[in-house]
Amino acid sequence: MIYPKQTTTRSLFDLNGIWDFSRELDAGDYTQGFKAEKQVAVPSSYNDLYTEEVFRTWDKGVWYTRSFTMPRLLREERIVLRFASASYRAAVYLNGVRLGDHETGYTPFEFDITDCVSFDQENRLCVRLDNLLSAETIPMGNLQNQPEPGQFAGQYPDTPFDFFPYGGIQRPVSIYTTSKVAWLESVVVETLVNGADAEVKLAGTLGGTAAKVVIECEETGTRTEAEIAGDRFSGAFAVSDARLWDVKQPELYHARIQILDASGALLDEYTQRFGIRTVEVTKNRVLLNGKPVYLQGFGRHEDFPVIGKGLNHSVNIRDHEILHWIHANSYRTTHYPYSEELIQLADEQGLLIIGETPAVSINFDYVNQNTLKNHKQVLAELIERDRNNPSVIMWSVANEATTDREVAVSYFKELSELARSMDATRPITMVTCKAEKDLVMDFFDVVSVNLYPGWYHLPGQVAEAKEDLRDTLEKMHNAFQKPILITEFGADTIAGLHSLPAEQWSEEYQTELVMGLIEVMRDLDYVVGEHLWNFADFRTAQNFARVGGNKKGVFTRERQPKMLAHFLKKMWATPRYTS
Ligand code: BDP
Repeated sequence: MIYPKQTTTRSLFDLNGIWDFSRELDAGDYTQGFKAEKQVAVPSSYNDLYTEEVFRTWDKGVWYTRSFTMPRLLREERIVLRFASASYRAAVYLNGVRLGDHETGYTPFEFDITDCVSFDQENRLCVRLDNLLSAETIPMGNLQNQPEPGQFAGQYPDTPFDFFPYGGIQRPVSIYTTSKVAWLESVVVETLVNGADAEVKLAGTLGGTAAKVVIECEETGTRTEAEIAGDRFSGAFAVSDARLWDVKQPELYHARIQILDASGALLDEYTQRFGIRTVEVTKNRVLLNGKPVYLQGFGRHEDFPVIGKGLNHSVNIRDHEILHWIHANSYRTTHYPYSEELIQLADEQGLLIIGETPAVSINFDYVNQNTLKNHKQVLAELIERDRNNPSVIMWSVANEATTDREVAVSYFKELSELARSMDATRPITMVTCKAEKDLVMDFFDVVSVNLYPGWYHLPGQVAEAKEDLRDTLEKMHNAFQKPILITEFGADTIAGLHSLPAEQWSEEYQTELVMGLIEVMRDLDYVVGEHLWNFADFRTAQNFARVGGNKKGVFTRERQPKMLAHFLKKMWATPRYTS
């Protein structure tokens, strides 16, 4: 699948805006339209739009519907309906015909609707979603319903993670057209740097029947004819004096792919953007284009008042502005793939991304074969979606699984092998909370770890927390002998709460603790980065420990700085490594 774009041969229009919405309140037929309970915005989470509690936490069936008209001038085209995401489980109906399903909430899916779309009358689109998490979904949820209850997360809604389980059509819905004769289905760009030059390889799949595929690099003017074998094509070209993509100068190239018929007529044209850069991991460094880069930044959430996890370009722009203001160079898409548009912004603005699957808090008390199957599917969909984005420098296969259990070993072996078989150009990681007791780190290039000394243990004790951190990191390094990235650490902080001497929840405490812990990290040569938890305060499930959400943000949920932000900005202005 490729990102939908209007080109010289493709039309694109979006179906975003106001749709009709209803909970699935009875066993009636909703597939051809229904009486709306509410109106709903697309894209947006539905949970925080209304004033009634029942909508906020509703995770059972909901229905979205709208109509649209197709312009007759597109009658001869192939028509595709695309959802950038829908949470969690979607079944899509057009004019009463079931088009298909998709599971997991953060990756795109599409349907060829050429045969069931009407050009003579209005089309009715109905989408059923539910947000029912279980032991088999990624992420897991509702685990107390399982035969053996184990640990109950103790929060409402019942998720084993703390962020609010928002649902709905949270990213754009669009229709695009292609020629019926032949079209581009997918493309993978891989670049190889040789000294000052680079080799660029494109490979992908075609739909229909193409006679010829031509690849033109817009920057160099190189035109290459690709080889076609069945539905696959591949081609390569050289770029001399390649301008490498990096944080300061995020140079981008464009490969125009043209699909022609036997007479040479243009059937499909699509431009794929890419960057030329390398990422490697050594014993104690992450190298970008051969030079060490220390990762300074955050774990984050797609989360904002009212819209929840809905795509909002203004919030995306603001977030990146703040990241640049504070001199962050990177973030992890905790705990799921973020919108395609945000990753594109990172490509353009030179931010380094660790792309994470939605596999947060996998608990091996409950895992079964379907959990692994779904986990593999989301990992593959993430890699497929973001592999041409130069900002993505690493894949994170999961966050905080119970990886101190023997059963985790074969599970993560399979996942790491899948990631490596799909993409040999990026390092992979797994974010542990089990410190030196983790059993799966052999499969990964970078050891990522979440540690909360001074918060969940040793509360209020900064000096002891620093010693504890040093001790844990030394043990981990002895155990794994790999570079370590601290992917989470921090303290809940109420903006405006002050305390001298510092104590938990105050701005002084967050500042003292975080700056103190960073001092320890920077004293250890094998630590390759510091990602604070969290960029901004965010909404959580209800739980006595969460007062109006998770307050570990360095910024408030409205994106205003807490005191710590100014200290980080000063420190991050000068990179840890000079070479
Ligand atoms: C970590 C989780 C993160 C939580 C954080 C916290 O990875 O999702 O929000 O703890 O409790 O364990 O603040």
